[in-house]
Amino acid sequence: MMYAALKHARSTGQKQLAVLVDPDKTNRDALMHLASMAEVFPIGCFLWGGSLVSETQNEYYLSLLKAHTSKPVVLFPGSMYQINPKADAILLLSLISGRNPDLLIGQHVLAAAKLKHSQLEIIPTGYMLVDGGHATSVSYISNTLPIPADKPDIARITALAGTLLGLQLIYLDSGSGARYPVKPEMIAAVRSEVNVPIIVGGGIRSSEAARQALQAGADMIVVGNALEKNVDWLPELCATVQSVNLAQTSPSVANK
Ligand code: 1GP
Repeated sequence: MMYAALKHARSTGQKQLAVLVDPDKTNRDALMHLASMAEVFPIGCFLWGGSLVSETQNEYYLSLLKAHTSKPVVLFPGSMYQINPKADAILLLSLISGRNPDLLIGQHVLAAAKLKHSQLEIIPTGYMLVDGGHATSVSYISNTLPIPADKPDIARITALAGTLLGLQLIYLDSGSGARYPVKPEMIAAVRSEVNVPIIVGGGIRSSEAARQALQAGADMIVVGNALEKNVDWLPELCATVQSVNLAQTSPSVANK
């Protein structure tokens, strides 16, 4: 139950790391290596998806990962064509930062019957793209403008609208490979407004950036690109998440 784990992270302050795998950017050896590391280091889940995913590759690598991991695999679909019942859960994304009706409801209508008949745990997610310093694939493909990085109030009120519509999770994303991750001020603004779990990703490539996102209020951070380039960063990254979690539970913080 992926959403229950996120709610638990939210209520206890025990934050999580998700590793994003883009099936178009992996290979057998890299995926197997990542899966074995994920058994040793405390990652919360895998996110699975990308902007341009070839169907054959998707099918093959998803089966391979599922066969070699005990961690949940959560679809993070670039389009409804990427829905695959072999995964454990799906972030059913509504792109609430944009004004493209197809990504607010159109694709969902096309996918609804397939989703209903799958065993996937469905997590209704308010997906918000934030300017990360240059045009990302997702912004180009979705044909939407991201929220300007220095407008935390727009993000805050957009997230509020999303949760009033019943969305159960907010994902703030500056896009894969973003030059700059989402600013802590924006994460904190969204955190101050909504109670649902918050995921933050895009351009996190240092332990300091990971720490800042978590301390600002992210319940889960997502890292893809940086681990694709250097999977050996995973132990340090997990240690960073754990140190933030330990600080949350230390007596000096708990007594405040
Ligand atoms: C992108 O949030 C994810 O949608 C992860 O981004 O690949 O830059 O880590 P990176």
